[in-house]
Amino acid sequence: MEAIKLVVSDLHLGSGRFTSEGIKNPYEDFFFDESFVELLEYYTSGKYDGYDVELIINGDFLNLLQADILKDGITITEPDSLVMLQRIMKGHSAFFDALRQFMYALNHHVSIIVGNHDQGLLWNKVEKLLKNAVSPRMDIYNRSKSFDGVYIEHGNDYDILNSFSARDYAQKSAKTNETILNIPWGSYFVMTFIYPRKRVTPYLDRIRPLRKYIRWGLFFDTAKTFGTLIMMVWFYLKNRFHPDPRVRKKFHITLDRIMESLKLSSLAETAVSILKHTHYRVVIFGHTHIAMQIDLHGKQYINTGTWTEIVSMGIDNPGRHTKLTYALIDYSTSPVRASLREWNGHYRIEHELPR
Ligand SMILES: [Mn+2]
Repeated sequence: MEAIKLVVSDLHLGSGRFTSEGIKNPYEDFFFDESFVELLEYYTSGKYDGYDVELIINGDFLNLLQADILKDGITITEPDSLVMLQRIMKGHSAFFDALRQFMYALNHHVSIIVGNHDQGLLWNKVEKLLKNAVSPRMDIYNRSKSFDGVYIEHGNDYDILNSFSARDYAQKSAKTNETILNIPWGSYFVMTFIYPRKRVTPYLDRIRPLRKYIRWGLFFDTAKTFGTLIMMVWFYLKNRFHPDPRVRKKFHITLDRIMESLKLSSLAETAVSILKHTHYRVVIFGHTHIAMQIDLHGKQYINTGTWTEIVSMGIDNPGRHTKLTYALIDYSTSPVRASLREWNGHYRIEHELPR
């Protein structure tokens, strides 16, 4: 049987390019529905007609941290997550139509691994709603998936700011006694600090590496960057000494560990150590939004990057870029081989740029 698997990550589908009032949505990060539909078409026709094709979406598929619909901007209940998913499906109907069509064929499969931006998929009703929309055959994995010497995980679990336990994904709210998502520090930060600022600076959470941006900003945009840093320290202190002991506990982390977590190389180091100490021949992560591959004596680490824009501060590659990267796992060789690829799609004369 001829087979391939495609792995993508960090698509960050939001509630659509425009709000219901026709205003540009500053919180949308995904603009490549058409290209994605073409990717599925390509790998299910021509040479690939009749192949077993599995699409694995490795975390942060959906942006289920839409603070703009929340009463207090921070507590997410199951009905909140349902509303967020409904908005996403409405805002990206071509995408979901294509997924559903792809799943009509029994030799096609979709697997989803939960990431830190779509922790809400762990709610029962949210999982059901997504499966109803795509296919009841679709699988949702709460942390990782492995097969044929390949290990796939989003990667947020190795990052102290974004790790959460799939077992304790929800908790009782101290204030209202409702069951709410038990989100990690990073999600808290995204919703209360980054989200309100995206109205003015939509690319704020697309900047990589953040450490370089802080240094760059202090030099070239001193007052604004200094102000933002003071606000960040204030945000940390406010939560570190919060009246709710659970919030306090979440913020019981040292500056050292925060800086360590912002380092992009640490996830690659984790991958290399998995390759060295286990039987896995291929490790695939996402999360960092930086596509990369490392060859280690015939074993491979691939990071599938993101389909959202990156504002790169790297001295070797500065500027704003979007690369539609994915991993292709090829079963025509034994053992299976994985490669990092970039999807160009059909040639387009023009397209609208993200803000
Ligand atoms: Mn992500």
